[in-house]
Amino acid sequence: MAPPDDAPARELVAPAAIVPAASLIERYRRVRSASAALAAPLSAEDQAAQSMADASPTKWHLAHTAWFFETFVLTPHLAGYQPFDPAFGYLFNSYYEAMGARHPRPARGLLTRPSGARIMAYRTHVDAAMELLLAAPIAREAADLIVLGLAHEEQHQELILMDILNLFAASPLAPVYAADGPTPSAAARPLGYVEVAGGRVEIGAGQGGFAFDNEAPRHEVLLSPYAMASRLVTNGEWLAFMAAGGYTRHEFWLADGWSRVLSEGWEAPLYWERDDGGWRSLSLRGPHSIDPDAPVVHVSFYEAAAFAAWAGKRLPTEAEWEHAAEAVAADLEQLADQAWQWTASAYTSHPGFAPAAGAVGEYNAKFMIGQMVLKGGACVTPAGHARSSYRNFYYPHQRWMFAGVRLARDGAEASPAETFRADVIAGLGAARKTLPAKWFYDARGSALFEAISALPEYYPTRQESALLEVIAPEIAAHIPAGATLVELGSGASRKTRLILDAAPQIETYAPIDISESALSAAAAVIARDYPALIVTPRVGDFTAPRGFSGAVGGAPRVGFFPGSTIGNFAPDAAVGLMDRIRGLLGAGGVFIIGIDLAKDEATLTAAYNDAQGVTAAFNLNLLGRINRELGGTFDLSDFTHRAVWNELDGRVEMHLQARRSHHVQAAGRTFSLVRGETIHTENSYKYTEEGFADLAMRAGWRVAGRWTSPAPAFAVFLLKGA
Ligand code: SAH
Ligand code: AVI
Repeated sequence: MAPPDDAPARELVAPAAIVPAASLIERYRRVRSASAALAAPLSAEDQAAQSMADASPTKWHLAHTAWFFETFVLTPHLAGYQPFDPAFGYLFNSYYEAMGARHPRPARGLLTRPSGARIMAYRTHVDAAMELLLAAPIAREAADLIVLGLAHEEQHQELILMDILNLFAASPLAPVYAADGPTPSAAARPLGYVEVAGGRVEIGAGQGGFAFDNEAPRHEVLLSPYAMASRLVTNGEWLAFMAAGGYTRHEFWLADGWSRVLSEGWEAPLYWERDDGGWRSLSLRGPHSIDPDAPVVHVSFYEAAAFAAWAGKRLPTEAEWEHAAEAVAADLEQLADQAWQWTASAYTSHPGFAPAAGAVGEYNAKFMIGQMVLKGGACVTPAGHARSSYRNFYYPHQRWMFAGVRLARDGAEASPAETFRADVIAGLGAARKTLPAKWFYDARGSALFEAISALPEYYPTRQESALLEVIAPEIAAHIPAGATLVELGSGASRKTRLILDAAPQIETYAPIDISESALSAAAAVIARDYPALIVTPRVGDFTAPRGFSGAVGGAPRVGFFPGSTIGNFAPDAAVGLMDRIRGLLGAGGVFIIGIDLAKDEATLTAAYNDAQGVTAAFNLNLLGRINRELGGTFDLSDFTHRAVWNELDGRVEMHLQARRSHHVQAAGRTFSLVRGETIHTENSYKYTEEGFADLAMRAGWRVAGRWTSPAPAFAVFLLKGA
């Protein structure tokens, strides 16, 4: 809705140049009389007072909305129109610089003159002229401005109620506006989270139907999967937040919000008062006890954000809210009829936004600074006023609006089965067929990797283990007391033991591996053999966005990434992963990483072409896994294992080469292979010590220690935040 007094606009209505006015006059009468009806329960004194600078007297709202029609519709479009009183332009202009000087806003409550009766006469004068204008078809431009004026007046209807409540809350008598005045009510269904896939979606107002200028244009946004709470946060939940120290614990608050808590002494939503050891609240129906099931209202953005932090959730972005309101509306309650919902989005222009032409262009654009967007609608919003693209906006500290909270969270991650399927479809469908190496590691693949580790040709495991055995005490000196050892791709957790034995100060072991079988077996034996150690295994993909965030608590963290598994990532991806690991390990994080070093081609290729054919079986198992899990029809005897040294890129490549041209089915698709074509299954980058140090530096690490094994050379780096 509005900047404190007023609100926004854009072009509207019918395409024809001349618009029949009949339906417009009906609407005009309805909206105008609704404003007068809102004022009816109020005395002349109620209507004249102003409780704060952000609020206005009822009387002023009634006059200003008439001024809007007089200024933007009647003066330019009704020949011979005589303004009611030339002084009113100064008194009732809200903020339109283009329309000249105006009475200062904070002093609107001092306007005892003109009287309420004279303002009603002003409205009658304007209404009569509007009836005259609308007695015949009118120009489209005039019709557009009338529709805008009506939307504007509806915004002021909501402001009248907000402002009156604020005024009454300042009265020791706590007056009742109306026994049946609008107030939020409870949701019908229990809370759930509605998963939304997101992707490339459209938001914003398109062509057709009225929308304010700030809602346009309709445009594309990219949304990660997310979930929206099915209803608003309740008073009962807010009481739990308060009981948990919500208003006394700075850790939930944005810095500016915490300053407000301290400077304004916030300890509950606006209009809540202490009452006999508990709380009561003031609504348009007067003072009442807190309904625990009704949505909380009159909270600032700062409070909404603090609540979300406490609840382990977040506020939805504007685009998430709007897309959900269009895509999954049936699953969401209280969308637009209880309380406006704070979003995490700043109020700025949509891409391609153009302010409405003329003075009404001041309606929205100039307020696009320092405010946050609210979506939905409230119990005090006139029915039919808002829509999903509607953009209400207020400053983050403001609370007198009927503003509440709908929580959101990131979407559930796609299941490993879904991701495997998607990777296989994409990889086998590509011009150069490829499959991600991480899918090697089902139970059979993990067992085959263990067998590889024992092969005479596969030197990395042996060399790294022998090196770690020697250097573990040196490494241990860098591990803080009480540390959590976070291991990525822990497999059988054998090398881990060398670290754990040398560093008994490690309190927690948090291995992460994509292979459930390898992880659970390894975690069980580690827990058995290190009874004092807390073991928190996590099955997951450490490259996924939330791969291992949240895996560890507040203890100092030490990362352990042995085996040269980082070599299975292309250099840029390796930098990205190491950078993210740095963030996740936190300030002061220590990172121990194993790197296989570049060496002669014969040694390298032998390590991936062992005489017993174990590596070949490991490679082919990927096709076997597709057969087992995705209904694949691969005949493994149609493929040959190939491992070659790619000198240019500094990597050993593994491929599966088709022995004949044929088709296969997998994941419900058909794929063709021609004889000799390969599926590229793995890269193992080999680095020089300097080359890897450079990579680590690009990821924000500094080398605090490095050790190299005898030939065939394998290195261990100890990294710290740069
Ligand atoms: N660290 C052990 C095992 C290395 S094998 C060692 O040094 O001997 C690579 C391990 O990483 C396997 O256990 C595999 O399941 C795991 N892995 C590979 N890609 C992964 C990913 N993206 N996320 C999590 N684990 C992964
Ligand atoms: C886990 N990773 C570092 C191994 C490697 O050497 O690239 C996987 C492997 N591939 C074939 N043999 C071993």
